Amino acid sequence: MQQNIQNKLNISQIADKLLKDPCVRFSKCEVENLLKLFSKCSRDAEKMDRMRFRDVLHNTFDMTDDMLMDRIFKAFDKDNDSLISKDEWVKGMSTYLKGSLEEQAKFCFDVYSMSAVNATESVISREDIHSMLKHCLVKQPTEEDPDEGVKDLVDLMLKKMDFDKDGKLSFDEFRCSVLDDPLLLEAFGPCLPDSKTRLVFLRTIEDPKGRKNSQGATDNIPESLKQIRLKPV
Ligand SMILES: [Ca+2]
Ligand SMILES: [Ca+2]
Repeated sequence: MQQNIQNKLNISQIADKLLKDPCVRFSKCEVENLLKLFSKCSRDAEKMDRMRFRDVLHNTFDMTDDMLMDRIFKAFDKDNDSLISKDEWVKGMSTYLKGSLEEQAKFCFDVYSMSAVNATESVISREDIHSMLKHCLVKQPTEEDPDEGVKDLVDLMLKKMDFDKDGKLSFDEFRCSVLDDPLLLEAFGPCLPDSKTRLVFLRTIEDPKGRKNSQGATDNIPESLKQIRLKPV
């Protein structure tokens, strides 16, 4: 009982702190439920490792692509310690589920960019685009050389988005292209939830008592959250 009250207090305090950040686009109840889900998925650890995070993406958001899931993990892991903290979890989920086009452009760029010009500047290189498109498009071998088709597509994308013609995409180039044509947001592979999965998930973290009850979250994980499928350990 004492432990429960302590947990509730901790969650409430962490939620209050997170809500001060303007990039967190959730209500207090939603943040608290996200934190409960975090504890459930990380088996009460302070941080979530890559495998557990991938389980969430796979079981909750129907993502199946290992390479993209690892890249999404990298985009959530802002301090690069190979673990997701509660802070990174809530802020990442905010962008992933409710981000503005601008925020999601940065998120997708982080997912797609593996090459760094230097320690502070990342780019999406021709090789990055090639490996992602090849990975996403070439699912079964055909008689024709599939690489040729991928190469043509890479050239086409670079022609469209690489404004300074240096053979790679800077964040500014990617951002301008996306703001101009939002369909380019996931140009190199799916890295955001589809609208149905997104809505279902958002419903599970809403306060089930909604606006009728201002008491906030309950002690335990709400019924709706329990329905989220988690792989048995
Ligand atoms: Ca981290
Ligand atoms: Ca460029």
